[in-house]
Amino acid sequence: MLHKQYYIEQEKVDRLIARKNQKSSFYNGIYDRYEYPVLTRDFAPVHWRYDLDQEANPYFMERLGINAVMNSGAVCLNGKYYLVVRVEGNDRKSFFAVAESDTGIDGFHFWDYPVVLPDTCPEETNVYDMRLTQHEDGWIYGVFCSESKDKDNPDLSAAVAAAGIVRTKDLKTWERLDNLKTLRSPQQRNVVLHPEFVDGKYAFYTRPMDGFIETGSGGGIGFGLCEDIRHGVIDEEKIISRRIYHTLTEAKNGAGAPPIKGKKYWIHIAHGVRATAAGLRYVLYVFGTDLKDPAKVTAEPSGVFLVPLGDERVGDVSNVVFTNGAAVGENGDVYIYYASCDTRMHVASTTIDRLEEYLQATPEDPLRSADCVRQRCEMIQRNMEILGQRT
Ligand code: M1P
Repeated sequence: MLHKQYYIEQEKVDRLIARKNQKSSFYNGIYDRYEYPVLTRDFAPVHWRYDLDQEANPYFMERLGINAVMNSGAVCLNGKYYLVVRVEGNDRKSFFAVAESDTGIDGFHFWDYPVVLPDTCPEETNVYDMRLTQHEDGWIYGVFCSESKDKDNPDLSAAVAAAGIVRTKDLKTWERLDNLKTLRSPQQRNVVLHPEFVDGKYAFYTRPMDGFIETGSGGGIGFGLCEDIRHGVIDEEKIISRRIYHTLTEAKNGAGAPPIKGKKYWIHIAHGVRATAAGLRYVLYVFGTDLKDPAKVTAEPSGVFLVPLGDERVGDVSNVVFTNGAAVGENGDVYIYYASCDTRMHVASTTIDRLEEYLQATPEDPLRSADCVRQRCEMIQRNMEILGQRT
């Protein structure tokens, strides 16, 4: 028999799903932010967490709790918005689940069952952060981090990160392909598949790493080609977005949402990490690459694109924003889905036109305080002239 507490708990979830989201008062002309997160752990269906049977669970205790919902791949299909969400159970293991919405900013609700990936890697302990790429070959690919214990290292926390690959046509049935092999990098995280063939090959943005946490000699976001996506092997990784001293990417960086095709650029929304006294700080930045040669950076706006603000600043891993998905609507609207503090999901909305204007007109980082103040004074001087002309 169904426990009566079910109705109370399900009503709470239904209320969250029905809550309308609206733009907040935040302004920067580049994107809008929203009042509410689009998903939190409280959106997880009650039947994922509780045994609903009155006899088996007389106290209606949570049996398999959900700790967080975060880093989500995103896609717009037939006018609907879908997230493949990283759901973290109370047991610290992550899994993927599809949440869908009609608007892209609210109403996200999980499908009844999480994604069941083919279990082809017995050593795999955890999976997370799927990037969804609608590829011109007709498939939707999901590239995610496949994490295993490093058995060659006696350190209990030593692990190995690799890029797992799945593909689907409907987000329901998933075919697992071989993990991507990068011949020159021992570990990979934040790997993203480019949506089009490049020189007739599959193109990946990579993040070469020496270890599980530290990128070490890995210089930034890489780019590599592979012939056969079913048994993907990349030899050379060319670094296209470098880590740079005293910038937001000093400690590490990584590709985020699969690049969005504009009129002048491939638009890349990535994350950069720097070390602070309070730990690592993760922010988003944007760069543009050539439409014909996506490995050639042609626009590098200075500084951060999106940082954690207000309530977004606190969570399981504080001072973090992270994106691995953006959905482009039929009218060129762009919804950028980002997680704050490895805890909850938010959306920021903009358009392809605005992102391209941001790429084209935002000055580059001159990399030194003296040059930065000069750059700012030039703009202030032009503005003073305009302000002086006021009637
Ligand atoms: O905790 C912040 C993020 O840390 C990792 O990103 P990176 O590999 O760049 O350090 C990822 O594990 C990501 O899931 C997480 O949000």
